[in-house]
Amino acid sequence: MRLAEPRTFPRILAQAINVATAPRPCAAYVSVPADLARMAAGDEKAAVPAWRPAFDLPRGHARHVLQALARARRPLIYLGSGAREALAGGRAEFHELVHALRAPVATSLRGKGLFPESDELSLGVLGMAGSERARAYAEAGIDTLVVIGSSLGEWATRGYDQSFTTASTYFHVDLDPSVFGQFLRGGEHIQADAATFLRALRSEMPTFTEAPLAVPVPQRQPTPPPVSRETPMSPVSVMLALNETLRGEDDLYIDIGNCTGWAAHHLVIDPPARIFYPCGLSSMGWSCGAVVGGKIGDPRRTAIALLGDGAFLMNGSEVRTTAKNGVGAVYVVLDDGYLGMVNHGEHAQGGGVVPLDDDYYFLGGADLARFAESLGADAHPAADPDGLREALRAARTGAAKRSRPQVVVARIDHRVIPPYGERFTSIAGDGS
Ligand SMILES: Cc1ncc(C[n+]2csc(CCOP(=O)(O)OP(=O)(O)O)c2C)c(N)n1
Repeated sequence: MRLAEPRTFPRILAQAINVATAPRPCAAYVSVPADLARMAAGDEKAAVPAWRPAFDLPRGHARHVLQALARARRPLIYLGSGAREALAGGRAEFHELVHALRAPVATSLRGKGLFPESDELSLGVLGMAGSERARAYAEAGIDTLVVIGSSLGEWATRGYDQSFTTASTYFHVDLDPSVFGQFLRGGEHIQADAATFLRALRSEMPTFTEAPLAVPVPQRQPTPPPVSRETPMSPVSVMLALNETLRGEDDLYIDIGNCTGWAAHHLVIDPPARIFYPCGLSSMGWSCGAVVGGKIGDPRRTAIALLGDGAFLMNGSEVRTTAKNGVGAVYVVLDDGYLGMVNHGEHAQGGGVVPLDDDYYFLGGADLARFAESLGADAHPAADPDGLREALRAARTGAAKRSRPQVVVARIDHRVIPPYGERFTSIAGDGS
């Protein structure tokens, strides 16, 4: 949207909010020409129009889905980020529903943590860099699959992995009909918002008496900590330290790079903690601005960006905006000295021919703590797991008490292989 005259600003902004919060939310962009930016905005009153289409399920449909789930031996409910709002408003009810059905729940990367990852029925992330238990469950075969709010894209399906196709009974629920049938053939397509769909299932539940047949769900195995006193620190240790310090009020903004995979694979997210990923556009440095907006949008929450040093060098100048506006956002930078994801990608694709230690993806050894301080942040360098725990604690306190950006610089080992095995091999396999 483009602002043509200042007096219309409230209306244009209201319209942008309406677009951003529509049933299928998306980013809304308002272009403000330089000559208008310093003018006073008009006081034209503008309400956000409440356009919300109502979708109802055909009669009997909810019962049909419940029956399929209860009669399945290997059911799976798969949540994408499209289910975020529905679950935020109905977490306890969803928990009750899946436990009554004994149906395991996996999520896409962007849906990570919508269902508590420490729950006995949670398989965690099923997709690229997802959990071993989700992968094992899917590879042993899914007979009934219910996908809610996911387009089943490349990240979600681990590069269009065929284990999804074992489901002989398949329901796909989404507001956007264009996602249906893109990856999986057949099935029943239900154009509805997740909240309507889940409400319909719950309303059928009391009349439903079939005992579920589902097989037991593989349980989460805690990640063993890497050898202590490792130098430099393993990125796995950073994830374990984050797990220890995570709280319900945390919002994590994860950047693109190896940090995406480390976080997907090792973090255990239980609501009301939330995690956000950019895997769509996958633009490096995304988290630097997102964490500021997130903190301003809801100051009661702790906003934490997790990113690589390459992304921080690209967009870390946002720390200045953060400092200038007195925003207590936290940045956790994985400082491995390299553009890690592409460095490892090329190394893996070439079967190790290209070394991990050459100069091509090396970032030049910039002092990120001093860079952060020069922009107005408090910096907390950490070189080992104990130092990191201390740095994370100090950063939380600084963000809450000093309303200043806090930058934790975790020095990590660039040689540790990220959990992207199959992505690297599938790219390497193209054309061969
Ligand atoms: C703006 C932009 N440029 C390039 C890429 C391609 N790319 C994806 S990850 C990556 C390397 C990221 O390095 P770093 O930020 O240091 O994170 P790490 O992988 O080391 O965790 C690159 C170049 C991208 N996604 N976005």
